[in-house]
Amino acid sequence: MKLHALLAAALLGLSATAPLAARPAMTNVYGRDCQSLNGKWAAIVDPYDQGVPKEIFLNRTPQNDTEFFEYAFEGGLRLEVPGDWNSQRPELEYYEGTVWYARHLVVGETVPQLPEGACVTPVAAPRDGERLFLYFGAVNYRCNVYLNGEKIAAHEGGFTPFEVEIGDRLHEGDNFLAVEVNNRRTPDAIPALAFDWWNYGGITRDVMLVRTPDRYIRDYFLHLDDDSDRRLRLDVELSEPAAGTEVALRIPELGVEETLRTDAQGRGSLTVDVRKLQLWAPEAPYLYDVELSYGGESLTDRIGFRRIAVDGTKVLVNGREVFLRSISFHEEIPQRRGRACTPADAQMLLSEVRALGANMVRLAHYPQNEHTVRMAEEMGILLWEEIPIWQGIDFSDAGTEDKAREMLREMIVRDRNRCAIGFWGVANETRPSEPRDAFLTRLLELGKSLDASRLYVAAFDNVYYKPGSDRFEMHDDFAQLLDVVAVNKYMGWYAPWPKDPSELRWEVCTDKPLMISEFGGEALYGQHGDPKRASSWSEEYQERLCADNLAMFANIPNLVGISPWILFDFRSPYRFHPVNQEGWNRKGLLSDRGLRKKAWYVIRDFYQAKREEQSRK
Ligand code: GCB
Repeated sequence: MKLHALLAAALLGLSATAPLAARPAMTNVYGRDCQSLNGKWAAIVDPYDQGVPKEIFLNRTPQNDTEFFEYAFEGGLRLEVPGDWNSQRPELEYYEGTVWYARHLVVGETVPQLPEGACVTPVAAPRDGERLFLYFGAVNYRCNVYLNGEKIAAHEGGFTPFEVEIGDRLHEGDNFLAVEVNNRRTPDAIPALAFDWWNYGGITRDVMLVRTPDRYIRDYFLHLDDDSDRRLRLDVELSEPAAGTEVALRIPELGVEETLRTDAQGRGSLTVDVRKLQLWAPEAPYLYDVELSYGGESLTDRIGFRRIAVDGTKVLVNGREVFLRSISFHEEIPQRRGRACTPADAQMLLSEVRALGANMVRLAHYPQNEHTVRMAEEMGILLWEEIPIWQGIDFSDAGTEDKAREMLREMIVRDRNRCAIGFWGVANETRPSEPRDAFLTRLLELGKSLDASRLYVAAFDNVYYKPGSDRFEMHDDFAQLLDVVAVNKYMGWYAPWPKDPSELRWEVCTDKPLMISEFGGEALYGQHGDPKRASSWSEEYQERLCADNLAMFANIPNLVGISPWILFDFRSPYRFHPVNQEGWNRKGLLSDRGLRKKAWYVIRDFYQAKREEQSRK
């Protein structure tokens, strides 16, 4: 399909949504009045999905001599939240199915009689004019929430937040909360049936009770205005339509004190000119304390301002050309063989990014937790964040498309105030077809309607070497719609070298910036062998492969950056080799214990040279 046909197909489909029109979870949850529900939760493993027919969410106990129930949350399994279940019990390592989580929310002063060992959180009753929400940072993959026996929420998608209001459903005394989590892979899911990472199940991110006023600021987006580096733009949406209400913006350091009035939909915008603005940049990650207030509520955040743009085949940050020295990691702590979920986990991953000399992370292959995103921003690390449209997606399924749109919306709304995010990724390794082109084109339109201040990117693996022309080429019309084209190319690993790497030329989307978003090969840490033999799985082979690829990249005229695959070895059921893999993808520059392989030094040296080159410019 050609470009104009792609756009026409998109217009015939779902229409673009106006900014702030969506209803994902409230923005900046950590800046609000939160009570953590993290900790041990009671759990029941339910591989045959019998929890619903047996109504275990009612948590009944025998009331007479004849009654009995074949379940109880007390006295059984306890799982840590946030966390995946796979790493908490050996018998759950490969488990894919349903697990029920439960805890009691006890409201008020009178402590009810609860079974011994029950997981309990005392909760202050919402006062008049106060609302209470139950917020999940992420649950992988499907989730149903039951409160006092009633199903109150459902969510699909393992990497984005959702919330449900519970204040008006709580009563004095014991309130029983049950969360049904299911991580079974299905063809209509995103990602779908098979993917190259561990399918960790569970409540994998923070769970919180969030208190807000009756009417509150649900969402906002504060950023540099499109037209000037001295003007800020704020868009706000209240929880309910309310015309003419005032929302105040304060940025003390800039002397900003402005007020906007909302329209009948409860939305409002303002622009404000500032005299002097220190822009955020990787080498100087400057953030401002920002306060938004409305009624009795005031929300604080730390927000940076920067401009990212494309000029021909270059990527500019604040008008300055940058070379993207990127690296990827999964949301995983390899040493623990489990999901990364805490600020300490984020610190571990990002300090290794720093040690490598990278200035960017491609968050593979899904939105990662907010701790990681916020910490990267504080550290001056640019981010590429993407939704898990990863190979094998059913692009002809309208339901799948709805899910993709929801995920994109939830990701963008959660993180668009984070200036570290320079790139929104919409897909990884998809192949041209009419349904794919139409689906992704519409998705891209939706993204741009929510946030036009970032660059949109997708990673392609359909770049091939053409022996006749002696060049690498790609034919994919969808790529033309993107700001930056990214290519995953495993020369020396999945594809043998056709000739000396330094002699290979690239002619791929030559009018656009091109990033190598993945390359690499596998090596087992501490294994030494023939640098010419892939099946040696040796550090020497991986080291040479990296050097060869760097030599080839010098021949890509529109290259704006590289992102080796990957920082750490990661767990993946894709990988069967009994000696060299054992269920691990071994392309890490660092081993599963965090030890540096020889290839790590090749990339570190390259990044150091690039950084010096950039600082001389
Ligand atoms: C890819 C995928 C990535 C895999 C990697 C590999 O192209 O995007 O998710 O892990 O290749 O190691 O094969």
